[in-house]
This record gives sequence, structure tokens and C-alpha cells, in this order.
Amino acid sequence: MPEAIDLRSDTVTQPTDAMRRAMAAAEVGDDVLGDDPTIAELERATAEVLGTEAAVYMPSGTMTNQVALRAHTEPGDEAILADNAHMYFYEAGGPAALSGVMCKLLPSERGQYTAEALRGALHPANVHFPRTKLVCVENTSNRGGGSIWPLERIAAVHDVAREAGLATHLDGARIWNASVATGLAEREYARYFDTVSVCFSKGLGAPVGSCLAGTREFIDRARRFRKMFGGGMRQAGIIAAGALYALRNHRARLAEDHAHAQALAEGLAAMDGIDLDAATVETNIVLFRVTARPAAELVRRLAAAGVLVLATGPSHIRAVTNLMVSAADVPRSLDAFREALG
Ligand code: TLP
Repeated sequence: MPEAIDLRSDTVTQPTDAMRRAMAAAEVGDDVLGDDPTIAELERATAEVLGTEAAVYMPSGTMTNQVALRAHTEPGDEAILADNAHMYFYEAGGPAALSGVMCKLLPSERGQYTAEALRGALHPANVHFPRTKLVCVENTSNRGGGSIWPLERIAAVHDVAREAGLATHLDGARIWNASVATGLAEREYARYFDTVSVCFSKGLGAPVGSCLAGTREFIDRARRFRKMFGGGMRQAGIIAAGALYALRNHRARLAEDHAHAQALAEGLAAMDGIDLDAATVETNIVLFRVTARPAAELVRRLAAAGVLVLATGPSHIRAVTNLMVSAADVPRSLDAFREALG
């Protein structure tokens, strides 16, 4: 049987040969002591792409988000997020456990809330209320099916946050996808936020790591929490070299992932037993409702037919195109879906 087509996530990619060569050749040093030149270069290059003063490398997107949350708040404070935000939904209760922060969730459509909803969620200054400190946006939105926040919506959210004296954080794990799809540079999004978290281990295809970007002062503060959370790494230039290679070489090719996702979505939308509007697929995530069978059963049947996807709920499935998925894998995947829907 041919190798399975893995659409579970864009985190499943293997480093390319060129990336492995860059990693093997990386100059390294003890980064906790500030001695790793490859990490220093990755942090500099990331800050440049995002238009920020500084950036700090960490092992995961979860850590960059949770360190940001910790560094923006004190226990008892409140953060405002979309109701399906990764920081709330998929980070193991980090806001409560690591920062003692209350999350206020705003109703969202495809992972996006409005500036009006944010305004309506603000507390008057009064001793009864938690102190609201941080407003978070996720672009693209994972559980929103890879949806891209329009810049005007981000600007409006930013204005409300600023007026209320709140800090803003962008979970930009997939900001690269938003930029490639819209043609707007990453820094055009980043300028509306105090801090930005980006991942190299998703669409960009690096094996490990994320950066948190912001002002030099904030990033210095974040470095302390990174250490506290156990994310101070030693000769990690060996993995940062993969991230640096990905940052320099793999951004533009995300357009291929988007084209594959669109083709997959169009094929799926035409099938009985699947509820999907292909026009809602904007990047590399295809999220749809299954009406023919329980999602978990379809996932099992697809795996038997050589296609791996994830159930994101009892009747929802997510397929994510990535560096390992070729154009020819799309019709093969669609055949497997036809067979599995049976
Ligand atoms: N997302 C993963 C899973 O955790 C669900 C995936 O397969 O999509 N922000 C966003 C928007 C993410 O999608 C993810 C990972 C993270 C942060 C966390 O990154 P890691 O996995 O590096 O901790």
C-alpha cells in the first residue's frame, strides 16, 4: 500500500533534505548564556519580518502564547479571546494553571469576533470586576477553519483595545498563511499588536519552534518567563537552523498548500454526506461537517483507505494540506473519501 496521505495537521511535516543540511551545519552555543548565533539570527530575522524590535525563540507555539499571557498579566486579571481560541481551547488550561488568568470568551464566527462584541465585554472601572488586561486574536483561526481576519476588523479591535488601555496579542501561528493568501506582509498584521506569536513547525515545515515578538523591553520580560516555564534551551541552534531555513525558503510555497486545500474542498463539497461550502476555505485548513456517518467512524475508514484526518467534534472533520502533500495527493484523497463514505 502506498504511504498514507497525512492531512491531520500541518505539524506532521518532515524536514526537507536542504533543511536537514542547514541544521547539520548550524553554529551553536549555550543560548541560556546568550551564546547561540543561529538562535540570535533567527530571532533577528523574525523580528525583521514582523517589524518588531525583538523576538525570542521557544520550543512551541503553546509556550509562546502562554509566556505572552503570563508576561502581559498578573493573577486575577482577565484576558479576552474568541470562544474557540487555541490559547483557551487547546493549551491544556494554561491560562488558569500558569497565569491565574480568567478568560472571557467572545462569540465568534469562524474564529472572529467584532470590535462591538469586544466593547460590550469591557467592565466599568469598579472594585467588583477582574482587571481586564489583554485582548487576543488568532490569525488564521485554527478552529475557524483557517479563516483570515480582515485587516479592517483587526484595526477596529485594536482601536477598542487601545481606547480601553488593553494590551493586544496575536496568535499568529499561521500568520504566514494569511500573508500569502492576501498579499499583505506579516508586519501589516503585526503592527496592530503589542506581541505576536509565530510558529515555524506548522505550514513552514520546520521540526521545532516558535518565536514571540514585541518590544525589546517586553521580550526581555518574556525571556524570564520562558526560563521559569522550562523553555530556556542550550545548543538549540541546531533546531533553530531548521526554523531559519523555513522562514527564508518556505513562506511563498504556502500558496501551493492553499491551492491543494481549495481543490480538496471543491471535491468534498460535491460529495453526498459532506456539508461544506468550498468558498469558506481561505488557506490550508478544510473544516467540514459530516452528515453521512459519525466523524470518528469516517476517520477510521479513511485511515484504512490511506488518508489521515482528525475529527474535531462528533460530526466535524479537519483536513490540513501541508508540505508533504502533493497535487496528485488531492484526487487520491478524494477517492479515499468516496470509498469511506461508501
Ligand atoms: N495547533 C495544533 C494543535 O494544537 C491543535 C494543530 O494541529 O493545528 N496556535 C495555533 C493557532 C495553533 O494551531 C497551534 C497548534 C498552536 C498555537 C500551538 O502550537 P504548538 O503545537 O507548537 O504548541
